[in-house]
Amino acid sequence: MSYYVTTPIYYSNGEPHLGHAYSTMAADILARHMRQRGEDVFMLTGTDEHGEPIALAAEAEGVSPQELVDRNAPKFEDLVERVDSTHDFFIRTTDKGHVERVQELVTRVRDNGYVYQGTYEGWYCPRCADFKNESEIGPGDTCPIHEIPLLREKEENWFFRLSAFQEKLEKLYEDEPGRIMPDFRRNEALSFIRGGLRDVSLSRSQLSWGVPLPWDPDQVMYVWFDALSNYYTALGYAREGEDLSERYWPASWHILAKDILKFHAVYWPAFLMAAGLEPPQRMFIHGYLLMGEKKMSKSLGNVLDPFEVIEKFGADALRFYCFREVSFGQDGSISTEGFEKRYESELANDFGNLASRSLAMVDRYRDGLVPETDADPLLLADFDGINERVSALLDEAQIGQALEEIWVLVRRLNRYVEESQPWVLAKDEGDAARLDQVLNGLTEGLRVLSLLLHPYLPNSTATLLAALGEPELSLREFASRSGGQKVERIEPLFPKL
Ligand code: ME8
Repeated sequence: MSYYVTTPIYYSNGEPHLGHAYSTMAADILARHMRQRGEDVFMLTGTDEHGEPIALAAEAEGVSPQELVDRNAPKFEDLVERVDSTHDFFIRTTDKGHVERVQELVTRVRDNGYVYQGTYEGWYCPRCADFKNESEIGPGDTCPIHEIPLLREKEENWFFRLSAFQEKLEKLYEDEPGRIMPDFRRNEALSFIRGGLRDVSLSRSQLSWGVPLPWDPDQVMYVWFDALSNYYTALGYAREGEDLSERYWPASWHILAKDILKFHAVYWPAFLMAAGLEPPQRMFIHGYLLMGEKKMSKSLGNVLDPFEVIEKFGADALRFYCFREVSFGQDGSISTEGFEKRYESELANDFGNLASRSLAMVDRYRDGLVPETDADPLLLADFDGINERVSALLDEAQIGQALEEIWVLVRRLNRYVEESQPWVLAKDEGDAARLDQVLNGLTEGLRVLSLLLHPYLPNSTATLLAALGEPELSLREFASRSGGQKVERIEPLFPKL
């Protein structure tokens, strides 16, 4: 099965922050998990480099927009690499390959009769690059997201016939509720659509930083159509000489936060349908990472520097923390204290310590050889079906719940050590068979858990899997190995700070 997962493309108008890393880490967890299941995976992330958000920032800094994005895009690329994202391509909307393909796409939409000339008048947020409906305006004509005054705009431009898709979109989300997750976000999208869809500007005449319209090069394409199209255009040029669109389109999942729901759930499927293409299969709308009560954002200036966090705790700890602390789909506060607490109690103690002591016991009591024996029926029952449960949750992009399922068993193995007391069994030759079974159970449990945790903790589980003599990443059941393999002691996976 082909599996295509995307993240938003981030505005390269400033420094990347943890909010950006969050969506990319989420997509990467899904991508890694699906690869472990043997699926044909493609993951995309990248930067959005056109439109007012970029043009205004460049103006403020006294550099050209191209200079600005050339300076900033590598920082975003660096960030996603530092969080150990395994994306297959990093798209920049200034790529020649994207520009050519987005021009083709918009031409198709026009050829199909969904474009006309008109005058736009209304409220506009230059940071969101969004024409706001009456229902989307904050107190005193401000942008509720950026808390800045909206601009009153009037301009001649080309329009996209969004209104033609009202019924199709309603039907899409009524008939197939799983297309927008969580469900309350689907309701939000539906109520926006039911409120009546007005045609939207497809181009801007007062802006020059963007993709020129092929039939009217004085106008540039409205940045949202340019940006959304990345999910499709990337497949056309990510691999030189290969067109991957047949193989991966429609996308399996778009991952994004609630700020850009309207564009993804309403504009994008309509635009695709207008071009004669299929809408994405599903999208997952996550919440905001908050600092205190406020959304972490560049414009509000309250960002937690992921580079610093990674420096201190490592990428695994950051990935783990974000999906353990904040329920995926909801807003949630994060903090340095929170990091340290979870690092200490869950990563260092629950998991790291379990791994070190289990391996040390196999080393000490059995010279590092996993005893060959029947599986402990107690553990067999606890681990029964875990791969299926985690897979089913991740099929629904339930990243936090899947992690909780796995962690229940991490805790279970800790209790198992306490209950079975291998150090006591080791004192009595009469308990040798029982000790064999316990040590076998611990290494089997660790092996299964490491495989399941691999998408979340790619580095520490790689170390642990190597120490467990487990060369493969594919998911396999508890007791699928009967023992006999050599294991090694390890240094603490998450050293105490
Ligand atoms: O909107 N918590 O770019 P953007 C969680 N270029 N996620 C956050 C976050 C936070 N505090 N802050 C940012 C744009 N994000 C457009 C997108 S897509 C075709 C074009 C993440 O730089 C989250 O995924 O403002 C959010 O949707 C995205 O960054 C917005 O990034």
